[in-house]
Amino acid sequence: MRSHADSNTPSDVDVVIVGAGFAGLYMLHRMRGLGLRARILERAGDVGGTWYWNRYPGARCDIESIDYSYSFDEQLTHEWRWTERYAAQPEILSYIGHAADRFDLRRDITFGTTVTSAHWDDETTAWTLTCDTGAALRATYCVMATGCLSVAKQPDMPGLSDFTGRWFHTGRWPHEPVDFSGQRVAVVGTGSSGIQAIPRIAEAADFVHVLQRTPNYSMPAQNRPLTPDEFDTAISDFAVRRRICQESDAGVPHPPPTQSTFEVTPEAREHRYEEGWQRGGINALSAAFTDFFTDEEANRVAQDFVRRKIHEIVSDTRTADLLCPHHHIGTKRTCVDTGYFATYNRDNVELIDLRTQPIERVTPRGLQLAGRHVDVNAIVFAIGFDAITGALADIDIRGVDGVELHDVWAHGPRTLLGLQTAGFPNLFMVTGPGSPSVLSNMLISIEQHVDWITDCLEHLNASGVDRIEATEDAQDQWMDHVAALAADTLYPQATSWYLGANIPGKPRTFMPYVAGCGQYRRECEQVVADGYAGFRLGHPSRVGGGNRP
Ligand code: NA7
Repeated sequence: MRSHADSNTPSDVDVVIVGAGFAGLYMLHRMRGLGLRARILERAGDVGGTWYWNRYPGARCDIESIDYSYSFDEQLTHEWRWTERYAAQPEILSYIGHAADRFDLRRDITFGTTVTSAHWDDETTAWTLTCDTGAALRATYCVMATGCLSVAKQPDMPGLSDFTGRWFHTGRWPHEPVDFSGQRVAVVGTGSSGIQAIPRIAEAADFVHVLQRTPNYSMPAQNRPLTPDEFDTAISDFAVRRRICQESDAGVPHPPPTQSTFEVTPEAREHRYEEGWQRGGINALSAAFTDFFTDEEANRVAQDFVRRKIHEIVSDTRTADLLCPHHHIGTKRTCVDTGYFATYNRDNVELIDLRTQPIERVTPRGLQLAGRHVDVNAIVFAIGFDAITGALADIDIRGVDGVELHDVWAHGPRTLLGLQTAGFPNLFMVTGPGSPSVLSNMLISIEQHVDWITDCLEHLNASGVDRIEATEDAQDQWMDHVAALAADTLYPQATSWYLGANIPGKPRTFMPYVAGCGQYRRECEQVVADGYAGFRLGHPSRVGGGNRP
């Protein structure tokens, strides 16, 4: 493919990519494959994205390692050996580092650079990105590979600056080991991060106070080492396994359910849930019946099963009661744990209910709750992220006529396929709002988006144009479709980060596409088969749409 270096465009590179996680690295690799000049701008000191930042004890993927890996290079697949069913953060980070080395990606990455603005110039068909370092880069295309969970929610509690101990955010964990031995620790938050970290911190610390605002459903990981035989078998069939993931709803290689909850007897239902619980993993229960996410009564049966399990595991009845969630299971991200509920049987762990004893302020020695002071040496905030749109909202993005993405998304993100927003030509998002993103195995969704964008750029080149933009009409239709699909499920009923409900003032829109990876892939393929239907190719004010000599 012809690089714009050969033409009269003023761009420094053809493609600028923001973010060096799984998405950005694969994007860079594919761009090189097209013969384009590409560069990644990355805030962190190295590759890894979410796995670079989330180094807290117990950090582990909730998708099986074999499926949470790249599939684009057969040799890479065969040379890397995952050691556990669910890889821990250090192993995943090593894998990403290995991929970066293997394809010599680091030489086209600028680390330690935060992109602060991205402005489009329709005359020159170029994005200009400026960085906190003062550097600027011009590119014909800009790909935001900024991640769905990359902006940590700030613990803006009064008094925090006066705290004399150490405090941490799970999503910004220090690189050096944190020693909790002999310490009294407060953990705020019981989402996936808290639920993974609490058992590990409890093993190390003198005492742990868990400050819970909302209890969550958590499935046992049933994590274990992968035997060489098991690994070899999975890998020998990797292409088939990956195809099944791509066609599935959640991007995992399990057969979809065929029966609804009340089609089977109560005994058969219990048996199937028990099987799921023993197998473990994020879809331990949700994969059992077709109506899990859509039927309130069906969902309630699954909730009851987990509440019974919590009471079986946790010896103190009051603590078990407090740990029992009451929202529709699955509508907030289901957690996956190793020994989470059993941790509350330890003598050095106390669960505090923030609904009855809210945090009033941080003091120099701990946390002042309503009616009680909790003395601690360290506070761990596992309070989540400004999810899905946070990283884009942090950048001053301006499209045609200087229109700000911030304004266009004031009432919630608007995209076509989660790939582009009307008014922002040549700006692509990887796993943006309106695509399956966080409801899927991210690796499946990332590879699909990167491949789609790569094919698109190849098509533009073959067509002699270098501008593509989603149309308002197609975007409106897509957004209506995404909303209608979500409305048929229980998802929008929860106050979840899928809806932006965890960030004060954030517009509440259910952001992910719920109909699954397979259906979404077909939608994307149809758009291409219809000649990029819904996208305007070429410059609207130029004859033939072309910009290039
Ligand atoms: P989550 O899932 O957003 O969980 C954050 C937790 O922190 C959740 O229990 C929140 O309670 C709690 N929280 C948030 N703010 C506060 C304040 N101000 N006070 C007390 N408690 C608070 O984030 P995670 O990092 O655990 O997981 C994010 C995803 O990363 C995860 O799903 C995986 O995909 C990877 P709430 O429910 O809002 O009442």
